Amino acid sequence: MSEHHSTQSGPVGPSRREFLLAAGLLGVTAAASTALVGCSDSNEFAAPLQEFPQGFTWGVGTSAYQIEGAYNVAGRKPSVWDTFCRIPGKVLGDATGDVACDHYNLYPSDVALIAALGVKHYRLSIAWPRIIPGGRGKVNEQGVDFYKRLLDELEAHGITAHATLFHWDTPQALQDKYRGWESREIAGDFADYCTATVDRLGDRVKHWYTTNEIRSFVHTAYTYPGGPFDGAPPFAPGIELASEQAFWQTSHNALLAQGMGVQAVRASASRGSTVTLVEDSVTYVPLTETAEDIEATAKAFRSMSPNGGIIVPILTGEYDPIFLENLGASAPKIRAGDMEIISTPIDGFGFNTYSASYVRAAENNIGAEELPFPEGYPTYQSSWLKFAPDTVYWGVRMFTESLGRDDLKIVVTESGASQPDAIDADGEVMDTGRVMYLRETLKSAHRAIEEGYPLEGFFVWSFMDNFEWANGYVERFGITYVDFDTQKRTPKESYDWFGEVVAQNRVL
Ligand code: GBH
Repeated sequence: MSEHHSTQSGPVGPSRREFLLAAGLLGVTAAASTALVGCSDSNEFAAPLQEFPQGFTWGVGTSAYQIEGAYNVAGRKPSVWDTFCRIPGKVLGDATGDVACDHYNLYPSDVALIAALGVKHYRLSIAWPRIIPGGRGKVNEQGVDFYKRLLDELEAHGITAHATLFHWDTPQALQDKYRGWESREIAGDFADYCTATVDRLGDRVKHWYTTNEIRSFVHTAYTYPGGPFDGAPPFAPGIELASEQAFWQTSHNALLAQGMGVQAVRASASRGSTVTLVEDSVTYVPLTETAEDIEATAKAFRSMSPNGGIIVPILTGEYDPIFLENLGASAPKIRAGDMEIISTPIDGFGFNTYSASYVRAAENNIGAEELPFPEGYPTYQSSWLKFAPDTVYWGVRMFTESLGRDDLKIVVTESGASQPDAIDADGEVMDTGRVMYLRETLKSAHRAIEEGYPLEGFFVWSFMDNFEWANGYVERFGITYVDFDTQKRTPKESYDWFGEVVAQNRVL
């Protein structure tokens, strides 16, 4: 049997592990890695040494609605996503997050698998509809207890939790009461929810993140006549507002919630805690790395939509003036004191990075032209996910060069790629496309660090395949494969690869 197996694998060559052993690349962590630096010439198989700084934060991430399931258990009430999923045609295959990865029940084995990967950091999100099922008012201690159990399990495995307070699961009760993010009232309710959560979990969590991607839960969930998505935005609640002005007012409410959330977390968090937001800022990459196109990149980063209306006000205290000029009468109405709340100081920046746009210098009021992607441009399973690995480098660099925030420590809170993975005849998931994506992305991250930009961590999205929003269970982002019929987890090739990256603290 084993002979048969070895003849079969013979012509294919040695396994990855055998090759690495032969090349002397396994077990070079810690003590031996310095030796390797000194003698890389002597080993013709030695890889380029793109090492990360000691203490670099390596992690993986997920979010509550995408993995937990248990949608009606222990007092949880619906979010706008539970409602949206039940409207036929909104989600591919009319899938829901009712069960998802059943992580609510399977969290102990999931945590063990995260620990086995070797990362010491895990980013999760906490479900508002579990903690305060009605959106405001009474706290559901049973919901809190789930997170206590999960956080204790992480702690027992030596894993530091990074908790996002809002990853798109707006309580349906608030949608019904005052139309959710369309109302300024939500900012106060969000802050109260932050306070309730941090009061109860602040002994277990030190790294807090308020909102995940205003760009997604507002800008991909609402539209206006003449706006994108032809009247039907793909994310919950999927609403067409009366005007572009109403759209930017809704976005402004989310900025206010973010700022009030930061203040609430700070007031309740334990000493030494950090709080920031997570945003998928649009990253621009210069068509050519010339001074002209790099300057155009910096101008685009600040002044194009939506950055000029999301990260610029949060990080500078003002909407970008050129962005506002281009918005004209559709600009949000700003009340006295709003900008101070919105720009409440944050500890670093959670940067989600997937795709990018190329820009070059142009004669317009921004000074940059965004270039459309031609047909045939390398693209992952998600049609929006263009392969543009330079995005991390340019994104991180632009916080410093375009926004002047060189004080801001940046953590890549999400980066990853979708593929229609499957388990092959050998029982493996050979997701080389994802390995290639992550390797090139890490080279770009390494370049940023090498040039002195303040990048301090990298979380792969996602720890496991999960409910991929409007794309249901069709698009897979995990480094762990999930069979949604059996809930069996199978580490993919990218899981093994990333584990080695973490162990050796360098690009492999
Ligand atoms: C992240 O968003 C999310 O934080 C995470 O929950 C999600 O699983 C992951 O990406 C992968 O999608 O509908 O064609 O207009 C990434 C940023 C912004 C990408 C909105 C998709 C909508 C594309 N997303 N965008 S489209």
